[in-house]
Amino acid sequence: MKEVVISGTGVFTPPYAISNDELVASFNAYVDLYNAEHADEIAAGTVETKSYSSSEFIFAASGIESRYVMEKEGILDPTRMCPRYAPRLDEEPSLMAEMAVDAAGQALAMGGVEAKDIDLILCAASNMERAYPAMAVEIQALLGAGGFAFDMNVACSSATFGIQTAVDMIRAGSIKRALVLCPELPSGHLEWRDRDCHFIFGDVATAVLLESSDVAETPQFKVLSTRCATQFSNNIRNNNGFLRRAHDQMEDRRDMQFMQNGRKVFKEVLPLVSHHIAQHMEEEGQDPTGLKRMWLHQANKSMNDYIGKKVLGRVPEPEEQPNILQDYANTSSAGSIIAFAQHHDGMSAGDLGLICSFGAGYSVGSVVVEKL
Ligand code: CO8
Repeated sequence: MKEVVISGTGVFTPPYAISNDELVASFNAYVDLYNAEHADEIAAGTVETKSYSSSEFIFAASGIESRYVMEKEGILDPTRMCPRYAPRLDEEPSLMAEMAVDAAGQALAMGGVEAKDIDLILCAASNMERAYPAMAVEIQALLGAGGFAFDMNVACSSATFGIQTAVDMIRAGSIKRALVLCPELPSGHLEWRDRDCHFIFGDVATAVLLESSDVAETPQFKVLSTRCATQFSNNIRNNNGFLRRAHDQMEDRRDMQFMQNGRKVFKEVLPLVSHHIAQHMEEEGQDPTGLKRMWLHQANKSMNDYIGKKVLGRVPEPEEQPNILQDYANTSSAGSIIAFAQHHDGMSAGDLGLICSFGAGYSVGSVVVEKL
């Protein structure tokens, strides 16, 4: 079996940031417009009054302070509440591919690897911009990478599931080098008019370069083991799909964007993740309290505080369990990778760390790494 190392990471951060205050101001302006427009139905009791959002609620409930997006004006326009992306010709690079290529370039540069020497491109994300051809194949062409490419979707766990897939292929010897790319564009499939979720997500793209240790020039971490688990749940769901036309439902419907029962997710996912990490570590004969760093999925600060305490058996120091959700919000599969890419300094050779993602499916993925 080959040994697998992580030798590069990349984070593409979109050009526009939206603070909670900005987001709430535009949402509340939308609420005023909506309530005025529906004043008669509201008075008649046939339509419910919409309520304001608040920055205080968002920060207290989630820990999120800001998010990055690829386009800001459309989202903040109270008469639109949706980003405005100009359609692109088939001959032009697609938006997600462009984001992924930027992150991939950073990871390749860090690893001192040329794109042509990559054997596998995995585009692992919550939503693909189109059904086919695979985003990964377009990214492969834009990069000038070799080998083959395919897409994966395990919602928030796409990155860790992608890493396990690439690691297994490198170990087995079918490939030597892989890029696991997570271009996430939730701004396009988030309902910005729903106060329960309008604050949750942000756009980003991440890249992880994995190599067989015998070809890696700048190995940073050795991958010791990976674990993936799934358990079906409808508590995070998006019903958009190709049967929409056959169902005669082409109009804009709420359930064709991100939907969740946040409270249930919170309660059900926490024990699932804590148990998953404990079991993963036990099966590998590793003591979880010996973890020097945990790069957790970035959905909710209280969730991460709970998991960190459960795993270490004490409240982790901020540097032991770094969060980035305050700046990026939930970036779905990319969250734990942003934390990993931006907060791995200060570790010594032999230190153990854990990348862990969790979300829709439900799905949980964990990767134990050792600093080289
Ligand atoms: N402002 C003011 N009040 C609000 C707001 C708001 N913006 N939103 C809700 N409220 C109100 C509610 O209406 C409720 O009022 P009432 O008590 O009168 O009913 C009250 O505040 C409390 O609401 P909640 O119970 O919903 O609040 P919580 O404390 O539970 O916080 C969270 C809500 C933040 C959503 C929290 O439940 C949470 O983080 N849950 C976990 C979510 C999670 O981890 N989800 C993972 C999803 S990510 C994933 O898997 C990827 C999916 C694919 C990507 C899709 C991209 C678009």
